[in-house]
Amino acid sequence: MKKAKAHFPRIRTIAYEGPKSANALAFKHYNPDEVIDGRTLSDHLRFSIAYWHAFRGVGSDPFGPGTIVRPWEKGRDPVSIAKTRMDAAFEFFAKIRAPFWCFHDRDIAPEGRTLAESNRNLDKLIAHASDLQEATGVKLLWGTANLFSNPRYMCGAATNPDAHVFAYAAAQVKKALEVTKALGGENYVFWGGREGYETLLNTDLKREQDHLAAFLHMAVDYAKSIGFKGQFLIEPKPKEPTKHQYDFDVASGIAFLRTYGLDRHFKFNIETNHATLAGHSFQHEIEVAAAAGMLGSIDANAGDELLGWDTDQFNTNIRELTLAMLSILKAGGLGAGGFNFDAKLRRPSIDPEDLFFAHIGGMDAYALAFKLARRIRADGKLDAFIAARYASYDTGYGRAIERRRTNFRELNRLVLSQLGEPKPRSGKQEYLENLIMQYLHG
Ligand code: XUL
Ligand code: CO
Repeated sequence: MKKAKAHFPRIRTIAYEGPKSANALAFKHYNPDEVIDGRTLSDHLRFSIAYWHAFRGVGSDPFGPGTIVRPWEKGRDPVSIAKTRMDAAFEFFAKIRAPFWCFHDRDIAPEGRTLAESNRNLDKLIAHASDLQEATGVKLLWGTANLFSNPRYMCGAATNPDAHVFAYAAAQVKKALEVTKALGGENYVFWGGREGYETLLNTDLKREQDHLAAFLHMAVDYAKSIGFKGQFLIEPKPKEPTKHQYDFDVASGIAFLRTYGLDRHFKFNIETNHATLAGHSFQHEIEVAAAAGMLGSIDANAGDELLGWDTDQFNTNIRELTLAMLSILKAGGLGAGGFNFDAKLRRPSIDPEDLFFAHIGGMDAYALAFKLARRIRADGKLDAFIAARYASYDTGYGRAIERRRTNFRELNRLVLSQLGEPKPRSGKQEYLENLIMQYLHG
């Protein structure tokens, strides 16, 4: 491939300079080449860049248009603009040292007047992406289809009251699965988009949920028929854009998947800001997925504590991330998943270098949290505290409860004849919070 023109000419590949570095364009905690337990930090964390925010985000909001004007967004032919944009994107992925990227079909190629034309456009950009992946070594963490922007999807895609829209969405996902496979995608994500409702006055909730399940079964079957081996992921979100989204949170997702016999085929892609919108902590959603053996991947971002919508900010809250990492490590890691920065620049952050600052901060925060969580686990104090708290279930009648080898009659007899009144024991929350503070700031 010919040497392409640099789109970020003033920025070199970001180097690791350590925690004391004053260089804003250097990593302080993320050394991709550092080997921990026989794997590089890059392999442990599997960072990914979200194409839609990093390369399609323009800073628009409901009160005004975009503020971000990129120098590479020039020309008349939308396909060749898309190719140049993709050149800039892969230059960024390489310079920020991200091993992965993620996209929606419509992020990377312009939508045509017909589905056939959209597919042709997509094919051209997939060929280009394939060359760029080969040239840079950057891989595809996951692909997905945008089933929410085009007005045809205003009342949902798989849950649309019109079967015609369902069919169109099926055709679109068929193609998205094919191109994700062609690029070696390790996962495929279903975020609910507009799968939900605005008002029950016009909605048959049961039928819509049945239709969503039918759609996901068809996707599973099609993936199998083309030999796509990637992991399927559901990304829960409780609201926005619809007032009520069907994939509300991980717990309701598990119930949905089990109800429709889909649980074997799916894991969860957990997004921090979606967790908090559902009234949960990020760590809670990770624990619920891990408890069901369904922790898949992370959309790494943060909301604003004072705002009730999806602000998709870069997360530098070390405490929140360390607690999340503790749960992820306890679950044995993310496997084929990774940490995808589903996060965008604030509207006034208009310089190309802001993209670097944002991702450097995000990567450093996760790398630091990873190291802190490993230290906490190695120390073992927290684990030991929790183990001791449940120790009464390790032997005797406690063990019989866990193994379901006792019953109400036996336990009743035991309490009346021997055990009597339980002795209260402190939960020691403040002691544990201080312990965490010591790891974070000690
Ligand atoms: C929307 C969101 C999406 C998904 C992919 O809130 O998170 O970008 O991650 O469709
Ligand atoms: Co997301």
